[in-house]
Amino acid sequence: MSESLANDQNAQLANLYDQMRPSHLYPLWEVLGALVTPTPQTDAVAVRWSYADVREYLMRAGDLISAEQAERRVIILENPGLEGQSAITPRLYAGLQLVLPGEIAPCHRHSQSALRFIMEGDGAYTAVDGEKAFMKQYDLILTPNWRWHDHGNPSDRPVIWLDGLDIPTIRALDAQFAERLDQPSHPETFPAGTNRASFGRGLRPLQAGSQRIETVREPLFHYPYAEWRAALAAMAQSDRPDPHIGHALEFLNPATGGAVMPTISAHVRLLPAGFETRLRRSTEGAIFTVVEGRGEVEIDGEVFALAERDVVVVPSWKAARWRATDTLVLFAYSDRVVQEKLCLYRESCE
Ligand code: 1HN
Repeated sequence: MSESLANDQNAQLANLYDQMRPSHLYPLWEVLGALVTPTPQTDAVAVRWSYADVREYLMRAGDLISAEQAERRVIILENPGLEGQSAITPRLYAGLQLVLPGEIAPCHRHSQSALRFIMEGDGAYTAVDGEKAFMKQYDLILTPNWRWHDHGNPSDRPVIWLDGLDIPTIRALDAQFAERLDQPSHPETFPAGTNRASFGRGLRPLQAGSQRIETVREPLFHYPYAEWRAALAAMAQSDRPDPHIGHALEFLNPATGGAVMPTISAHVRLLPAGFETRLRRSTEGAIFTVVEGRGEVEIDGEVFALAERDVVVVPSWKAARWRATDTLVLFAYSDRVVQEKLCLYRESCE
């Protein structure tokens, strides 16, 4: 096409777009390349938060607002590539929550699923549908969607945990509901420990005289550190580390054998001292925290030093390589389960 013909075409197209725009109509051919990309193009960037930094702000907030007044006293870890979205990846949320001795965080329920990974403190609880799960450091506690939950801290030390929720996923689906209970704490339904006793050993209660026992969708809500750490240790004794992820164990929903909740997957990893993984990309957006040891992670060429309880996000399709200085233990959660259900999950391993 000659230059003048091309100019003429461009002018006429621009005119067409101008006339369409007031009717909210747009030409696909101008945006197709940005809509359908050969590989994932996420707005999320790799970031690391130092636990000590966030903790300091959280304790200052603790002097200024009560857990009850705030409803949830949480500092959001917002991805700088997703400004204003309260999101750490396009599909997940992360925050650090503080409950001081003697405080409670009032009972509510919502469509969002949440996990708590206990960063420090011992003896606080989350009550799920009226059953308390008492927290120890590095326990995982779930509040699956639409289950009543309140928190309390009867101990004499502050408790801080990492909250992982599917807020951006539920927002994308416009499917959110929430309500508050008309009292601060849910009345006790079962004594603490009932949940683990009933479902925490790969067993489930039976009742005589019933053909079929209805089990809730996510029957187990407490995964203690002592158990998952022992399982990782046993795995590290008997097996060689996977070259891309080290020794890794996924937390399971015993009712399905799949991810812990419909929208969030969670796992732990152990990298032996001196171990370096090979480069790996995956489509999941993953949030990691360091439970033990020191090391570093390289994400698309950028290196982040890692110390205990630091939080780091590895966005979709960014190449990650982990290095353990001493034995490095990590907890991670991601949107992998959603991608698997939608037949979209992919990895690429070097
Ligand atoms: C929530 O319910 C909790 O229950 C924590 O502790 C963080 C962030 C957004 C929406 C609901 C909690 C939350 C949240």
